[in-house]
Amino acid sequence: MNILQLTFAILKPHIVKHPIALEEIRNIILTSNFKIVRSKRKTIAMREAEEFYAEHRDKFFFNRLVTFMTSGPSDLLILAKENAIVDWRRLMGPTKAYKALFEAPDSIRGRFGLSDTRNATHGSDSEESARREIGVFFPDFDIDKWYREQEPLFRN
Ligand code: DGI
Repeated sequence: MNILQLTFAILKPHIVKHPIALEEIRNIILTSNFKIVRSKRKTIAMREAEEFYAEHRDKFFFNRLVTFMTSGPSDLLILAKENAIVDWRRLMGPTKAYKALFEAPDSIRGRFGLSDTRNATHGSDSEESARREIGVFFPDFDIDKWYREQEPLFRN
């Protein structure tokens, strides 16, 4: 039997501002069999955005990115599903707007992305990133305990 995996997702500020897009993306999450383990709506602080995107600190788009990410409330989600990381990234589609629009028009970013910066959603790209990212926004969430609690469900 496959084992549940956690991932970390953000519905970015322009989505939270737009009730129809928000509802549609939440529907995609639930109909794709993700369980919402934790959910929090908050305006990300500049310090948090800089920590979260630290690997991009030297990129030309960094200031634009952190300014956008702190511009209004985001929905921060811990999601669980078998293969959650890969499946959520597949649903999101490519990072870049032109690629999402032309190569994956049915993906979340293809449908709701407005630009390379305002690309609708975030999703962790590995288990290590998911752990780090959950730690930034849900410091009280005990990931190892959560996995331990799932274990008995997978014994027959
Ligand atoms: O994991 P992803 O979000 O798909 O992509 P990433 O980790 O390479 O980049 C993180 C975020 O940085 C991305 O969601 C939007 C922003 N970004 C990445 N590449 C560009 C960019 N923003 C602009 N303006 N231009 C870029 O080329």
